[in-house]
Amino acid sequence: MTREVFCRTSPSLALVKYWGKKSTRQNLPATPSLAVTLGGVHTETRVRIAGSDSIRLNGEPIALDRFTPLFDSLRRAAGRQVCFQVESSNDFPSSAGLASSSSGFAALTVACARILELDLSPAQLSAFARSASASAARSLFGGFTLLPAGGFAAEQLYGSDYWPELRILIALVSREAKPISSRAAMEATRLSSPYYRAWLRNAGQLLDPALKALETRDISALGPVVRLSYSRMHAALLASSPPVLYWLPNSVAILRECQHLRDEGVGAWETMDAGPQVKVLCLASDVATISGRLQEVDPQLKIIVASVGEGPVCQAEQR
Ligand code: 2P0
Repeated sequence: MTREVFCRTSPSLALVKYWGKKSTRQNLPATPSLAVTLGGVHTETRVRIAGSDSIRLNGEPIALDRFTPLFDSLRRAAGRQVCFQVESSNDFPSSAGLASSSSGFAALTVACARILELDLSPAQLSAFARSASASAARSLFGGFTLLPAGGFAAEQLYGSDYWPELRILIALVSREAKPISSRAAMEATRLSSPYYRAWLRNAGQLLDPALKALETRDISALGPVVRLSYSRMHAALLASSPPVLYWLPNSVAILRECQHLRDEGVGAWETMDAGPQVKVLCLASDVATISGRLQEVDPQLKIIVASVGEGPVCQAEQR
């Protein structure tokens, strides 16, 4: 009988963005990030012990180089030289600016640790996940999470039931994989953007007002900070040489529609990551109005409505 471990996680959407590394070798973030775990979108990962390492994502084999260091550090921690056969799938587009690496590496870390029978705390699991992908440190927890600048692990600030009225509309502008990975774009920003230093200085200053707004669950205070964080991150990206532009025409059309909605008194606060998708923070009572207006921008637009999600669910199965 083969023992298999199943783990389901959700992506971590940064409200205050991580962009840039304090240490490339250890994969430590240069900026603090404050995030919400998205409910309603998932990565599901199954891991078995096998003769050699292999990973399939959505049924397709993928290269091991991004994964081997994580496998090796978990094997070292367990003192066991075993290999992993991994099958993973996302019910949302991968590598398209929807934080699939956050949920993917979190699920992989939890499942591999479990199959190795490693007894690790959530903070230790978060640190392993962070070494592979910094945003994955946050997907180890549901609710609202903080990964400090230079931090080894994320922490949960509030659980998934903290803000039941909050919704995140994910406007799927494109299903294509992004033209340049977050990791490469981050490095390009550090090496070539004259605004990178300013971004680093400023990113920390956005954390306090965001934390205060979250403490009082005040979307009209949180929204403007969220907008500044992504706008400044993209400004630094755009100033790289060569410039990195993730936005598509429909991304811009949606940003503008959010502005129109706010001008009319509807709280639609957008954010963007390393891809063309636009995520709109709002309250449940405004979902129908905002969705309708985004659908007018593009009748073909697919919109996913996410709420605040849970942390990983993991179980061992005998097959
Ligand atoms: C974030 N992003 O805070 C930011 C905002 C994208 C934009 O974390 O190099 O895949 O693996 O640590 O976590 C995407 O980068 O980068 C990301 P690595 P990661 O969510």
